Amino acid sequence: MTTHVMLLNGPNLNLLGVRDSKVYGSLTLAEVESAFVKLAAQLGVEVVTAQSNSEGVLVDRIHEARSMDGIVINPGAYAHYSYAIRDAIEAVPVPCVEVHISNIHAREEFRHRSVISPVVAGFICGCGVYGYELALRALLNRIEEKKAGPLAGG
Ligand code: CA2
Repeated sequence: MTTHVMLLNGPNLNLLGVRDSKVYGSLTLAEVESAFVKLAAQLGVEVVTAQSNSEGVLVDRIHEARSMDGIVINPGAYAHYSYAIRDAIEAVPVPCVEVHISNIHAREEFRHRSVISPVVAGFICGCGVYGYELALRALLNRIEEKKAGPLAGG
């Protein structure tokens, strides 16, 4: 059976590669999404991508992902204060990997904390847009482990 993954990007990430940014690199969101979809296809995975600047839309998308196998999310600044997104991730029974392009711990203090990270299966930050590839690979590994069941591996 084909594995289905949702790639979600939060507020302002639509500006990737469009607005000048030393922090986030030069690739556009469309380029990041297409590299992700291409890698996923090579790994036999189908992807739905979405970006929104709105918290409620992101919550709706997370709810939609309950019929899928997993989520990769860059929640943008919502990571630092959105209990609604945290609750949505906790509510859906699929693994989620959180990714941040920049190293949020090396930036302003308000970015150091993610309120989402306690409810995700994995957390990647500071690896640039390569983090999306790492997140996909980590998520697939988690999905495989889940399919194998709690008794697998001895
Ligand atoms: O490092 C990340 O991926 C962030 O999630 C990016 C968010 C930021 O609020 C988080 O603290 C960390 C902001 C994305 C803004 O993207 C831009 C891209 C180009 C130009 C301006 C903003």
